Amino acid sequence: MVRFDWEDALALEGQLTDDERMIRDAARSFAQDRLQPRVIDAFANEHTDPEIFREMGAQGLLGLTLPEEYGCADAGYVAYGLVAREVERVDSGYRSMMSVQSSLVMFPIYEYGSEEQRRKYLPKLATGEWIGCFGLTEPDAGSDPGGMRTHARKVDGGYVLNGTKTWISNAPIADVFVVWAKSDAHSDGIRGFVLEKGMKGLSAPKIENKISLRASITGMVVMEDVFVPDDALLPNVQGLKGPFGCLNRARYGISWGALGAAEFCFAAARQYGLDRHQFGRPLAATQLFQKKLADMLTDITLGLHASLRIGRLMDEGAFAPEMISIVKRNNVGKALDIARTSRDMHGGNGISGDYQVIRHMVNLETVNTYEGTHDVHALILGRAITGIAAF
Ligand code: TGC
Ligand code: FAD
Repeated sequence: MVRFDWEDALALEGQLTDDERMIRDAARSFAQDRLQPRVIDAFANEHTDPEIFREMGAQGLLGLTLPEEYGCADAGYVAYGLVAREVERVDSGYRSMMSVQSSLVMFPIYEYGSEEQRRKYLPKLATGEWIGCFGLTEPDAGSDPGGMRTHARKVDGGYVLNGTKTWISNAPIADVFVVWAKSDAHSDGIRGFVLEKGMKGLSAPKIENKISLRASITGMVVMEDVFVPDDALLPNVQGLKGPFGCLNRARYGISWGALGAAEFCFAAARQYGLDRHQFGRPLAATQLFQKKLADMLTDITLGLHASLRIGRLMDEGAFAPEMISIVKRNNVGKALDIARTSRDMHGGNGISGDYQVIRHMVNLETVNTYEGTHDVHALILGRAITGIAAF
């Protein structure tokens, strides 16, 4: 028998390799030393510091799973998940900046791009010198990206793109835009293009006044007759499976990340309950308080182990997208419940930015919606269970 450790309830630590623990520890130090000190102001002032990309790059956190020859760490998906957990323990917005760059920009360039595209973009994205964004969602096509209107018209030497993407993380500060459009030159429709800041007709206005994810800048991507040369096309994928292949990686990372935010909220509630006295004893001495902590710990622990299992399967190349829907949906939904409960357990102090739980709570509202809403992932699972698409 061993002594129960509430900080590692089902002994996750023993399931990790030395390398994974080392990467996790370095990410934790980076997140706590470099990100935590600036997040309260960044959120309050809706400020995104582009320098963070450079710092993440120097730490080796961008494109973590991609090969070393492109300046990346060549680590596995478990390591990637552990890093997401540490960064999101500080703020979902910072994890968002990292996961868009890694899974939604660098991954498609690596997986679907030409060798020239890989060599041109990946090293600079890995250092954070260039910032990337991923444009799939449109004003009239969110959960149903197949309904996109953005289109690419074939012309001599390239394509002309027209359309509007919205709710695009990093867009206003992006140098590199991975955009998905319906191409009239390809019978299979949807294709990926790599656009660059400064192209004529391309703009990325900021979306102001977000109440959630305020440390991560979000914008639109407006394309008005943007000409791109032939070599801007991602040659090696066609159809919606292109963007979905990227989303698989990002959604998996989110399943770990959201639990990092939940762990912060759980630990904060525990400490608050030990410190705060009412009715002559600590709040943590009450049954209701303890039940809430027990529920939180249970959900966090089960979620972490499920994500670990999927990470191992991804490293073996043996995962199905529906597995990722289970953990994206479950872990984010549970993290949101935990953040709301922790907010309540902090009483009036819970609404103060200084205690930070309400920031996690409002952030997780976004995380529950992007990368496939909670209900859309239920429908993905429902289709797999019944064989009937109910979208
Ligand atoms: P459907 O007919 O199901 O599929 C079309 C083609 O795609 C393939 N496919 C996948 N391939 C790889 N991975 C997956 N997860 C895949 N899911 C589907 C499928 O096999 C098919 O291939 P083929 O060769 O037969 O053509 O497509 P549908 O239009 O019926 O899709 C329905 C649904 C609900 C699954 C899908 O539309 C969906 O997932 N909607 C949610 C949209 C979404 O997640 N958007 C995210 C935007 S990006 C974002 O939010 C970034 S936030 C990042 C941050 O800041 O952290
Ligand atoms: P809708 O699809 O209109 O859904 C509205 C509601 O209807 C939801 O509750 C949904 O679950 C429900 N619903 C939809 N369809 C069905 C159905 N068939 N049956 C039952 N219920 C249904 N996108 C990008 O491409 N790149 C990014 O970098 C990016 N970053 C984002 C950052 C932020 C801060 C936010 C908020 C969003 C971001 N998104 C990004 C967009 C995000 O992916 C979409 O918001 C999400 O996919 C949902 O689409 P929607 O907002 O159009 O909602």
